Amino acid sequence: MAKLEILHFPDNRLRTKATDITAIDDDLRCFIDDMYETMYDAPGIGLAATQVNFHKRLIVIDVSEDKNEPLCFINPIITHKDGIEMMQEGCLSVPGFYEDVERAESITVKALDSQGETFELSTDGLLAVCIQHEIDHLDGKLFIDYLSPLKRNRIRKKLVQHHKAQSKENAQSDPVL
Ligand code: QAP
Ligand code: CO
Repeated sequence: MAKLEILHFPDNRLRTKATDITAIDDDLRCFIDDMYETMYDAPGIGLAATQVNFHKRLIVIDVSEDKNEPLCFINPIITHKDGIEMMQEGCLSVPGFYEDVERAESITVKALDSQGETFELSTDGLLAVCIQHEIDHLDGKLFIDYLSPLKRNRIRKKLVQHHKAQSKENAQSDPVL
């Protein structure tokens, strides 16, 4: 198992459209384990492959209290949406920022599991919101894209500043050879 590096907005690689997974084998299952480890370690409730620079249609989610209900969706497709719900969202790729977003209240999603079996899930509440948020990642979309350009640019500036300060810190603590 290995922890993967998470890309941060405004990294352009987060805008990549992921392609379908065609082979569900042991290599992929290892990668799925790494995604769970990365998500639980963060800690987060959802992670899309796009966020760890792997541009295939794969997401992992665990919205349970005890972090013992891992869900994996391969090539997920939302086949039904109903109602509108507003929820405060965050994202591991936009650390430190939380904003209200409108999504469908209840959804039905069809996907493959890690054994390559098709399954369908109808759900609502946090899980439904999280699935929609993660599938957006696979299409290169972030929750802040639903905010006003003003709010999004403020977030962009703050994160770019934060990244600059961080790389300066890292350079200073690096021993010169
Ligand atoms: C998506 O997000 C989500 O800013 C998953 O500093 C979130 O796991 C869907 C996180 C809320 C619906 C509602 C964010 C961790 C985790 C941060 C996450 C942070 C540390 C976000
Ligand atoms: Co996210």
